[in-house]
Amino acid sequence: MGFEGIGASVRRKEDQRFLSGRGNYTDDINRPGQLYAYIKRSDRAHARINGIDTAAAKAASGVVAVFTGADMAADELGGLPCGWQIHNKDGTPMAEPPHPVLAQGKVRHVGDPIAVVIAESKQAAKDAAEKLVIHLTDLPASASIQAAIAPGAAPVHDDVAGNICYDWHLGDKDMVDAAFAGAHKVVRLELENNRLIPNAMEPRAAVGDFDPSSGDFTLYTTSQNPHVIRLLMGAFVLHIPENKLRVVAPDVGGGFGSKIYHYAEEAIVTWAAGKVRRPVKWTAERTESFMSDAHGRDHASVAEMAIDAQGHFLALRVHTLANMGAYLSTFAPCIPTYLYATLLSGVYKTPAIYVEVKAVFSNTVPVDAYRGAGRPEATFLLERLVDAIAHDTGIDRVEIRRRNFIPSDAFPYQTPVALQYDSGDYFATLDGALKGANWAGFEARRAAAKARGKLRGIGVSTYLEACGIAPSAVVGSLGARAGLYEVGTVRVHPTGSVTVLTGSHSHGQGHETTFAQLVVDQLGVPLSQVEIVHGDTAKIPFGMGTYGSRSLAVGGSAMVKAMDKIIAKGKKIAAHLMEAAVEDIEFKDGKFSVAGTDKVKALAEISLAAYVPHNYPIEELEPGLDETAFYDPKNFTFPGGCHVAEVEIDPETGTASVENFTAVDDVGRVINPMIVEGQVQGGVAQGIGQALLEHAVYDASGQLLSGSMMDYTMPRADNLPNISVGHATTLCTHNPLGAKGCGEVGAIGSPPAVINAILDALKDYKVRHMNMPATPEKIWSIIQGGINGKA
Ligand code: MCN
Repeated sequence: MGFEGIGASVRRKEDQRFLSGRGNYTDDINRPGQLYAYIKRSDRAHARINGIDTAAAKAASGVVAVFTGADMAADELGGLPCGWQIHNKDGTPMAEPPHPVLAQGKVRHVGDPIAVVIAESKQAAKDAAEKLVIHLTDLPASASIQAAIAPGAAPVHDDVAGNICYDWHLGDKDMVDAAFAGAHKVVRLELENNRLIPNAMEPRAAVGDFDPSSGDFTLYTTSQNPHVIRLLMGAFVLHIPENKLRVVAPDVGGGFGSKIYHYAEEAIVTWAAGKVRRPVKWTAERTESFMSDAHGRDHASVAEMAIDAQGHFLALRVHTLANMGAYLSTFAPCIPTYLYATLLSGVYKTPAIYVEVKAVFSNTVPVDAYRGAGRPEATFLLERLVDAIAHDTGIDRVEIRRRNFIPSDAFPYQTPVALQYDSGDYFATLDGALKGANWAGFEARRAAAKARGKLRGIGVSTYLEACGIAPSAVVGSLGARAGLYEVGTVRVHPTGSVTVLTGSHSHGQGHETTFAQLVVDQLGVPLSQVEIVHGDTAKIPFGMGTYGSRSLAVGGSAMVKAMDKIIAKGKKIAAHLMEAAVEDIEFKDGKFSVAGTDKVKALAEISLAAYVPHNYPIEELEPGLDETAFYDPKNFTFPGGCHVAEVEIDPETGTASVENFTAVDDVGRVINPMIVEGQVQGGVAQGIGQALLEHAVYDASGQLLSGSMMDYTMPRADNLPNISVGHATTLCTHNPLGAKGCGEVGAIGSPPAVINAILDALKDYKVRHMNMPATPEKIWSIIQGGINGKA
C-alpha cells in the first residue's frame, strides 16, 4: 500500500464496478410489478390544445392508465418550481409563468410533455401513445432570441410582455459612461454563445414507487442532488411531506449540469405510481433527451471595452440577451446573471464594468446550467474581446493580457462586479502555459505547416472562475431560494473502519476516491477501510448536491469539520484511557499519544472503547464515534488559469483540427492529481466540442433541426489532441483544504483559446471575429472570400 492521502494519484475506487459492468444505474432498478411510462410530447413548437381523446389509447393492449394535464390539475398538483428569483432593474420581480408538469392549454416547445401512457411494457406504452388523439391549433412560434424580441413577436406566455423574463443590470453605469467618454479608443465586438445540448452518456431515467401499506413514495432518479429534488417535488409539486418521500440517485452516468434540475418526468412517475399503486419506470430515448434535457448557453451579446493609449482597460460595457427557452428551468435565471455578469472582470483589473442582461422566453427547450454555466459565456466574451483589442491596436495579445492582469500581490481583490477573489497568480499560469505550449517556437511550426499547404494558428485564453458555490446568505440575498452549504457525517465503526455520508453527489467526478483520500489524510485510516455513501435521502443528511464545482471545496470541507469533531472526541476518550489531560493528547497518523511519553492508542482502540464503553468517561461523553458537520463557505473559490490551443486548418476543406492543447490551471491544493487531470481533460473536450462542432439549431418554426446524434456533432476521440495539464497553485484562503474547484475549468478556458487560434491561422484573411462552432463551412467561406478579395 503506497501513499494514499492528499496529493496521491490513487486510481478510482469506483472504476472497478463501472468498468466491469456492475454499476447500478436508475435503468438497472426494477421493482416488483413495475409498469412503464411513455411520454407523449409535442411535435409543435407552439400550439393551443383543444382537446385530448385518450379513449383508444386507454383501450389498447397492456395499457393500465393514461394521464393528461387535466388529471394533474384535478389532483391540484403544483407546477415545476424555479429555484432562483431575479429582480428587474426597477426592483420588480422577474416574470415567472407557470410551468405545468403535463401541458395545460398550450404546448410551448417541441418536446413539451402532453400526456403519459402507463403500460405493462415499454413497447405497449409507446404503441398506445400513437392512439392518443390530440387536437391542436398551431400558433406562431418565437424560436430564437431575435424572433422573440422582434416587434410583434408571438408571446410564449400571454402575460409576459415582449417575452422578457427579466431586464437586469449590474455595475456602475455612470462610472462606465464617464470612462467611455474620456477613452483613447473603444473596441466593440458582437458575439453569440452557441446553444448546446448536454449529452451525458446515461440518458435521464426515473422510477416511481409507492408502498400502499405505509403511504411511502420512493423516486429513483438520475439526479445530481436528490435532496433538492425531494424538496422541490415534495413541497411544490406533489405535496408529499419529506418523511413520506425518499429520493435515490444511484450511479449516474454523467450530468454536466443537466441533471441538477427537477424535471417533469420525476413528478410524473412518482405521482403515477401512487395513482396506479404500482411502480412506474421511465427511461428517456436519446431523441427525447435532445428535446427534454435542459439546453445550455445561447447568448447574444455586444461587448465594448474603453482603453487608454497603452491598451489599459478603462471600462467594460456589456449588453447580453440570454435565451431561457419556453419555461424557467430550476436554476435558469441565475446563470446569465450571477454566474455570468459577476465574472466579467475575469483576470483583469478593469476599474469599471456595467452589464445589462435581458432574459428572453422563446419556444425552445428550457435553457439552464451546462458545464461552466455562465462562466464559459463570460470568458468567451472577454477573451475574444481582448484578442480584438490586440487586433485593433497592434499590441501583442500576450502583452495586452499581462498589462491588464490583476497583480499577484493585489489579493484579496475586489472586482467592480461584486466578487472578491481570495487568491490567484495569473502571471504564473500564463507563463506556465506559454512555456508548456512552446509559444516562443510557434512561428517555426506555422512555417512548417505552410510548407505542407496548411494554415496553423495559436491562441491563448486566460480565465477566472467562481465556483464552490456558495455562501448561503450571499446567494439568498441574490435570489436563491435554497441554502448552499454542504453536510458530511463521518462514522468511525467499532473496529476503526469509516463510512462517510455526504450530501455531495458523484456522477463521474470520483468522489468515492478523493473523499476517501481526505479520510486517509486526516484520520490515518487506509483507503480500503473507507466507504463514501451518497445519493440517498434515506441515508444521508440533508445536503445540496453537486454542481458549480462545489463538492470538494464545500462537501469536502464539511467532512474535514466532521473529522475535526471525531478527533476532538477521540482525544477525550484517549485522555481517559491513558489517564492524561486532554490538552496533552496529540493525534497523528491515526494514533492518539500522550505528548512527551510513549503512551499511544490507535484510532481503532478509541473507537472500540466508544462503542463498548466499559471503561469510558460516561458522565462527560456520549458513547459512539459518529459526527456530522455542516459547512457553509465564507466565499466562492476562484480557480484561474491559462489555456493555449494550437490548430491547423486544411484550406481545401476548411476543417480545423486542434493539434496541441496546454492547460495550466490553479485549482488550489490538489487532492488527486490524476482525477484533476481527467476533470480538466474532460472539460477541455467539451470546450473543443463547443468551439468546433456543437450547435443546437432551431428552424424559424421551432423545430429542432439538430435533434439527434446524426445532426448534433459531439466531439469524438479523433477530434481531440493530447491535452497537457499543468498547475500553478495558490491556495484558497478560506476553506480548510485550501482547495478550489476543478470540474468546470476545462470547459471555461478552452473555447476562446480554440477560436483565437483559428483566427490566428486565418490572419491573412482579414477576419476579426467568428462565432462558434467554427465549422468547416464557415472557415472555408472565409478562405474563399479572402481568396476572392471579399473578406
Ligand atoms: N479535486 C481534487 N483537487 C482539487 C479539486 C477537485 O482532487 N483541487 C477532485 C474532487 O475531489 C472531485 C473532482 O476533482 O473528485 C471534481 O471536484 P470539484 O471541482 O469539486 O467538482 P464537483 O465534484 O463538484 O463536480 C461538479 C463538476 C461540474 S459543475 C460539472 S458540470 C461536471 C464536472 O464536475 N460534470 C461532470 N465533472 C464531471 N465529470 C464527469 N465525469 N461527469 C460529469 O457529469
